[in-house]
Amino acid sequence: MVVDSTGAVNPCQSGLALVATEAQLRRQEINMLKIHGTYRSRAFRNIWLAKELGVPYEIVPVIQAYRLAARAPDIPTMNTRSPEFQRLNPAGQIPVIDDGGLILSESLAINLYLARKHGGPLAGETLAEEAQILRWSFWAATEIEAAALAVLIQSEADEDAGPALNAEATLRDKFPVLNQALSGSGWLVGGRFTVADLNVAEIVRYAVPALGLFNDNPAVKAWLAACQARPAFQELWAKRAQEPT
Ligand SMILES: N[C@@H](CCC(=O)N[C@@H](CS)C(=O)NCC(=O)O)C(=O)O
Repeated sequence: MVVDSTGAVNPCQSGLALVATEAQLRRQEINMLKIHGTYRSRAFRNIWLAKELGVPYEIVPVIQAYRLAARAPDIPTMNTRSPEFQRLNPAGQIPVIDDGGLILSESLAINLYLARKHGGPLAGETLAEEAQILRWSFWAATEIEAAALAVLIQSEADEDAGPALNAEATLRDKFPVLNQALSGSGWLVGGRFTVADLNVAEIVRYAVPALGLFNDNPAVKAWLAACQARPAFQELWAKRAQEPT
């Protein structure tokens, strides 16, 4: 019996076909999208998108070097300072993908590439949509991410809220822009969930500890809830919760 590339059993093929099919499967395995990182990192953005796109992927565990101390020392784990990993990304940061030999870092670039490669409703259907997807992804990276991360880090540090308050003030100026954009269809581009929503939602979620921001921007609050209610997110968020902190 022969298992074809879809996993179906074909009892009619010869033994020769079996060899060929196994070789094909091996090639597929070698070329399968590899995402280096962990759920508890920006690699989550890429894992979520791959899941939404229905693209088979493999996670290659690489953890942030600063998290090594929390691990049992006898568990060998590739980390962001491992020479083997730094050959892939000299910047020493996850995520990095290997997509059939294309090595790419920068989580948002990875998502824009994967959406463009695989197409479908998550990607831009026109040049204009593609432009808006780029616009929102860059907006979130340059206008939101640093302040949102500061809110998150401060909330976890459980210390003096000074820097977090400054970060929250920055976001208080920016969130209305997003709120207004979402007030129409509830999505950022093309009236549907796209890679723009995924990229921006993954950045905006860092600011969740500043709940007042969301209460004052109800369209943002409803949109983030809708993004995170998606089955792919839910499934992966549960896996993230199982990963050691
Ligand atoms: N701009 C980069 C930032 C990547 C980044 O900062 N990654 C963190 C984990 S989320 C990291 O690898 N830090 C390395 C370390 O702390 O050792 C991206 O979006 O991919």
